[in-house]
Parts: sequence; C-alpha cells; structure tokens
Amino acid sequence: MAELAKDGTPATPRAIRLTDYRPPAYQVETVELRFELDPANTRVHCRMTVSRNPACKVQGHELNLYGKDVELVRLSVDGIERDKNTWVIDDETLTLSGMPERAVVEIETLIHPDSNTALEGLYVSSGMFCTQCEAEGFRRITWFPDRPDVMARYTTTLVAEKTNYPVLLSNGNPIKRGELDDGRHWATWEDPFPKPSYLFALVAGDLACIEGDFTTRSGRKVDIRIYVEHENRHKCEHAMDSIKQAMRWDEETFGREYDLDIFMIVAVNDFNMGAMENKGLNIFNSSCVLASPETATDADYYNIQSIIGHEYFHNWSGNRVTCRDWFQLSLKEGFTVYRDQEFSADLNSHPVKRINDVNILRAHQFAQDASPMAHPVRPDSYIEISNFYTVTVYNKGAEVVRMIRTLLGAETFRQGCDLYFERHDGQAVTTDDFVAAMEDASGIDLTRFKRWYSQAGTPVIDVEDHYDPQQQRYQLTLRQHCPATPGQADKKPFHIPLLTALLSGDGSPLPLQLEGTSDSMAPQHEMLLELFDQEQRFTFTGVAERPTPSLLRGFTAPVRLAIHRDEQTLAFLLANDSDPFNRWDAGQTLAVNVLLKLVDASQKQQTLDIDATVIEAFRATLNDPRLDMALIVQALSLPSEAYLADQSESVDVDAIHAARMYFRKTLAEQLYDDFARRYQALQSDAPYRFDANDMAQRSLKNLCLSWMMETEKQQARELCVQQFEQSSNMTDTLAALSTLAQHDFPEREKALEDFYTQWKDDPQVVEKWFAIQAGSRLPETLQRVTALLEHPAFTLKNPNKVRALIGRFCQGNPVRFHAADGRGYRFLADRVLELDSMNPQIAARLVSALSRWKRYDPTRQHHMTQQLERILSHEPLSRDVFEIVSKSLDASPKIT
Ligand code: B3K
Ligand code: ZN
Repeated sequence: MAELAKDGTPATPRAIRLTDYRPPAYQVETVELRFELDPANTRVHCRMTVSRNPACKVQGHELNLYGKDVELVRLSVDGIERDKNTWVIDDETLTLSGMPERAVVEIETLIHPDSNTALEGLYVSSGMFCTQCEAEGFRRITWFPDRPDVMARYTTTLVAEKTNYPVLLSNGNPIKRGELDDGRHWATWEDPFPKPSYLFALVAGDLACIEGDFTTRSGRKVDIRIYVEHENRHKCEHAMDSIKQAMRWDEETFGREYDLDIFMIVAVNDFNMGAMENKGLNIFNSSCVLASPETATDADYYNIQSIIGHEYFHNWSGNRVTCRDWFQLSLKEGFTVYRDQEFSADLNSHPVKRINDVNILRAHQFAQDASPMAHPVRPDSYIEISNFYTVTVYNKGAEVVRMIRTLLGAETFRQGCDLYFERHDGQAVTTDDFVAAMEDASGIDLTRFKRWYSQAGTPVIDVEDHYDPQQQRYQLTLRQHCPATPGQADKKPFHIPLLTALLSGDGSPLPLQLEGTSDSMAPQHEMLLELFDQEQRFTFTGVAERPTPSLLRGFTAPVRLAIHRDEQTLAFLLANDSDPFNRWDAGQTLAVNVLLKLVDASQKQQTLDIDATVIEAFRATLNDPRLDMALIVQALSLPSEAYLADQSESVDVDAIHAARMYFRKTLAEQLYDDFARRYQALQSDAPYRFDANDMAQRSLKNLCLSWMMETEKQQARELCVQQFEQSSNMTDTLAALSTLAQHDFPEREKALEDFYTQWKDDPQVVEKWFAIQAGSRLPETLQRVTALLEHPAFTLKNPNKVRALIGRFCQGNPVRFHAADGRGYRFLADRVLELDSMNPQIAARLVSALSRWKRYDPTRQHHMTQQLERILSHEPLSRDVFEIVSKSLDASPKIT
C-alpha cells in the first residue's frame, strides 16, 4: 500500500534508480531457516552469518534488512538479544548499526500465510503451503538482506503437522527427516549452491509424486519429481517428457548440465504468473504443467513444453549466474526467453516459432514502446519492480540476445556464452558483463550495440533504393530514427543487423558483391548489412537486373521497416521469397494494406470491397500442396485487431473490427468450398499425439472451420456442433466451442452449458470456459462477463480466473472493451479497485489496458482518463497500481 508520510498522509511512492546502486555493506555466508508451519501463524527462525563486504567502499558498519508485513518477535546479534532501541525501521528497511566485521544474526518472525492474498512470500493455495519470492517476496517471510547481489548457502528445516502436510520440500537436496511426538514431522534440505533470496522456495502439502530420472552426459543420475494434487497425477506425462527434453537440449546446445541430485516441479492453483525457477524446486501455475488430451489443447501442450524449458534453463541463466540488481532483470529473462525460443524452435518448427514470436513482439512490445510505460530493456528507474516483468524486458530482451548471436555467428556466440558462464559462475552480474563476455570471445566491439539496453523505443528504418542499369549497380539507402519515449527525447543511432537478399525476376537470390569489398570469397546470396549510423548507403555491383530486395530476413532486428512496396511486389515476395519469415511477412503486409483501406472506407461510410486478386492469393495459399500446413495457417491468419491498431495513426476500434469482419465474411463466402474440402480431408480418427504434424493438421482443420462459420451456413453450423459433440480431444472441442461462441445461434448457449456441466470440476478447463465467453465479439459480452463475476466457479482471489474472465475481456476483446460509452473502462476500474488491496500485482497488470488512452478518439480518451483519475484518487493505493496509473496520465510521447 502507498506509504504514509510522517504526518500520516499518503506519501507519493519513491522511484528507485539504477544510478543509486551501491554494493551491500554486508554479505551473508550461510542461512539456516526453520519454519514451524501453521496456516494462521507460522513461526520463522532465521540464523545467518554475515560478514563485511570487501566490495563495499563505504566504511559503515550498518546492516540493512528488509521486511514487509512480518511480525518481528526476537532479534539477536552474536547471541545477545537486541531491543527495539538498537535499530531503526524506515518503511521496509531495518537498519542495525554498530555491527562487527562478522556476526551471527538470529531473527524470529511470525507470519500469516492463510491471509496472504498477494501471493508473494509464504501463502496457502488449495490447502498447501507454497512460496513466491521473486522479486521481493522473501522480505514477507523474515527480515533479510533481500536483494539479488546477496548470495548465500541455505539450509532449511520445515516442521508441519503430518497428516495434512506429508510432503515437505525446499531447495537443494534432502538431508534429514524425523517425527515429533505431537503429530508433526520435519525435513531438512540443504542447497549447496549460493543463491539470492529470491530463489528460495518451500512447499508443504498432501501431494502425489510422479517420478522419473535423467542421466546427465557426464553420467550422473538426477531424480526428477513432479508434485501435484492427487487427482491430477495422470496429467504429468507431458511435463515429465518436457523436463527430459530440456535437460538434454541444454547439454547439447549450450553445454550446460544439471547440478543437483534432484529436480522438482510443484503445481499450484493460485499463482500470479506462469512459473518460477527456484533452485531445484520450480513452482508452476497448474495451468503450465497439467495436460491430458481431453483437457488440454495443442497450444497448452506447446506452452507447457516451452515454460518448463524456460524455468529449467534459468538454472544457468539466472541461478548459477544471477542479476546484480533488478535493473538487470533482462540479463536473466531476455537471455532465458532467447534460450526457450530456440528450444521450442528446435523441437517443433523454426519458421512457425519465429512468426509467433514476432507477432507477440509487434502486437505487444512495439505497442509498449509507443506508450507512456515505454522503458529500456535495462530500465533506469522503477517504483515497483513487479511492473517491469514486461514484454520489453522479456521479449525485446530476447531479441537483443538474438541480435548478438546474429552479429557474432552461432559458433562464436556459443563461445561467448561459455565464457560468460565460466567467468561469472556464482556471481550476481550486469548486462554489461554479459556483453563484455561476448566482446571478449569475438573481438567485436559492441559499445554502440549496448544502446539497445539503455534506449527505449522501436527504431524505424526508412529504405530508399536506386538501380542503375548501365552501371549494373544497385544502391540501398537506409536511414534510422527512433521516436521519443518518456525521459528520452533524442536517441543515438542503434547498431542494427539486417539480413538481406536481392531477388531476381524468377525469385532466386542474386549473388551479392558490395562495392569496395574484395570478391575473392565464394559469392554470398544473403548478406548481413550492419547499420550503425543515422544514414548509410550500401552499393551492390554486378547486379544484372533490377532486383526486389528481401530485407530484414528472419526479422533480424526489432525494428519497423518503412518501405514503400506496391501490391504487386508484395504478391511477388509472398509467392517467391526463399526466406519463410519474409514470405509470410509479405502476405501480412498485403493483408494489413487491404484491411487499412477497408478501415478507411468504413470510416468514410463508403462501400467496402476487396480486389479479386487478394481473394485468389488466399485461395492459392490454402491449396498450395508445396506449403507446410503450419505455414498455411500462419499465412491465412489475419493480422490481429491489436496489430492493426498499432499500424493505424489513431485507433478506430469499430472501423478496425468492421473491416476485419467484412474481410473474413467476404473471403469465407468466396472460398467456402475450398475451406469445406480441406476441412473434410483433414479429418482423422488417430488418437491424440503432441506432434508437430498432427498439430499443424488440427490447426488447419480448425482454421477452415472458423472461416466456414463466418458464412453462417447451415452446413457449417452442423459441422461445428458435430465436432464439438464428437471430438475426443480438447483442441478440437475448444476450437468448435470458441467458434460457436462468436455467433448468436441457439446452439451456442447449449454448447456452453454442456461444456460447463462436463468440466465443472476441472479448474483449467473452467478457465477456458470463462475466457471463451469473455472473448466473444457479440454485443452483449460485457453483460455476460459481469454476470459471470457472480458465478460460483469465479473468484477474484484466483489469478487464473481473473486473467481468464477480466483480463481476456479487457486485453483481448478490443471492440467490446472499448465500447464508445465507456462502460468497459468503468468495469475495469471497478475490478482494479476491488483487487488492489487483495493482489496489487494482478490489479496493476489489468490497469495497463488503459495506458494507451491517447491513441483513441476524444470521447474514449475522456472516459479512459476519467477512470484512471478515479483510480488514482483512491486511498490507499498500492505502489504497483500507482505507478502504472500515474505514468499513464503523464503526457505520453507522440506516436510517430
Ligand atoms: N522469474 C519468474 C518471474 C517472477 C515474476 C515476479 N513478479 C518467472 C520467469 O520468468 O521465469
Ligand atoms: Zn524467466
């Protein structure tokens, strides 16, 4: 909650700045924790050995401990009890002065897990104890130097009543256990690796254990254990396979082996995000572990594999080498997202993965860069660090690592990673340290490249070309600029790698020779152009015909390309580009152009019309036997309303929705027979398998079904209901149900009811049921969502339910959320205010849906700012929500 100033009035929360970073005065060598677990009152005993930090130049003897909502029972230094007068508490900081060089500090605290609704620190979920300590949750357990550059060895003892909590887990290896006479038992765990407090975890509950093992390449056997509620034990096979795949992949791709004797994953139902990489004891949101063909979709299976990979990869990129401070968050998150992206791509399909990742980046990260919440990959300041677990830190951070790989080449990049892990094992470091390892391994100067870490915003590259047939010279002029972002009006040029090819008339890439370079090497057909300056010219010689440039192949940099290409050129690239990403991108740009013209026509109330060539291009793609099915799906998926909004000067939600609907309906009518033929041909009786081919087949089949349904033809309706009723896997069932939910047919209500009746006892499936209804484009959706708030299966206390119902409506249903009368905004503000005192992190995530108010028309702007102001005037208000709302209300940068 907002702090109180000395006079008792609420104080404005303070910003923490990177430039204020100082090393801690004391390091912690060892920590011994003892938890007497009880839902209402848990007693925590913490004994730590601290010593002066030689890296701290300030000659103070003050030990700073942080604590939040913990009752301090006792504190002693070297066995001598201290009383209240010997320390000072200011907000969350307790300062003990006059400390010796080395000392044993013992602290006893009382905490109340069952009333912890913020789900940070120690809390209770479905009757089990669990923890979430990143970023600053450990301070809700005990007073401690809770900062990532304080790394210590932990030994943890859990004591709990035996019948309700037969399983007692913590980080590291189990070393001792025993029973007490009062019905309680205990277990002690020891983690041999020094770690920051944010990686601490414990779990206690009545859980089923699924066991597996893995032998590392050096021959060590690792026990793998997945702990879940008993009724879910049949849903762990996929997670177990994914862990083994991740372990093998990290050995083969990065040379990284697992380092403890045991690796555990626990599934919990109430969790603020997807999962957490605690050392040796990963804690997961149930929705990111549990899967069976009847209850989980292909997307769930894919997601589980990728998140399990992500958390496992953190064992090196995050745990063995961690962050010095929270400004360095992307050091572990950007790098680990890059690693999980490569893992998924290797196990499934590289082009499909790249397309999906770029879609996320463009629809969400570019939008964040153009919003009042824009921040660099390494932010300069924050009010609440929880607000900085963003698409910028994660996904743009991954793009920055990917660019380094592109600039260094795969082999040198791997050497750079080896050097980084070796040099910094057991340390808490910075993004500068990461880049230095890459520079040292490669000899490449990345000084200017580092601006990607410190400057926010999406660079725009203007492209101009000129062909001289006499001289057979082709010239590309590239100019970069980056729009202003909060606190950064002017930017220095970025170092941008642009993978480029020049295509001849028949689509084949031409041999490339840059003027001024020697031609002794074998001709390249693809070249990495490096843009460092504001403007650069690249001249290619020996170019026999006017080429079509294929730029930014594979999306080698997170930039916007400003290049004028007519429909003919785009159609040529769509049919011929040998780079699968660029081929898809040309199709998307074509679709964006057509859709934006329709938006324009709809705004001017003109008749809408689509050129026959566009329809034929879609037909050709749908029926192209050479094309991979997964790529056909990508090509036929229209740019989202969010991406179209990003591409518009100012957002007209209704016109965008109308244009997209018109496009879908027209195309569906024209291609109905093609879709129906393909839909029938893709039917299969084979049992469900999570396999790239089967998934591609299901997704193309379901895409055909959803297009067919746009015609509202009786046959389509019947097929859809039939698929809903007869399918034996959740992918097909849910595809049919989500399509039905978009149409106002009587079949819709019956299907929704039947689905709930069948799955009411499965929380993950019920979450899908909420989300489908909240995502419906039908006009009555807000009323439906409001009514569902009262549904017995809904509770604001469970983040998954909040995300499914409220999050989906406010962040995934633009046309209904942005209703012109502002009802959607009021609904959101009401929920944010209800949630703020309960779970500020979730409230802050939701409220960011109002951040980009400047992009809308004056009426909507008025409604949105009114709600933002209403929230801001509420007292008390959490730091989390305060930060997003106050920054949103500040003048946002002009979008250029
Ligand atoms: N490191 C965690 C995220 C923690 C979020 C804290 N509010 C999961 C992950 O990115 O792997
Ligand atoms: Zn992560």
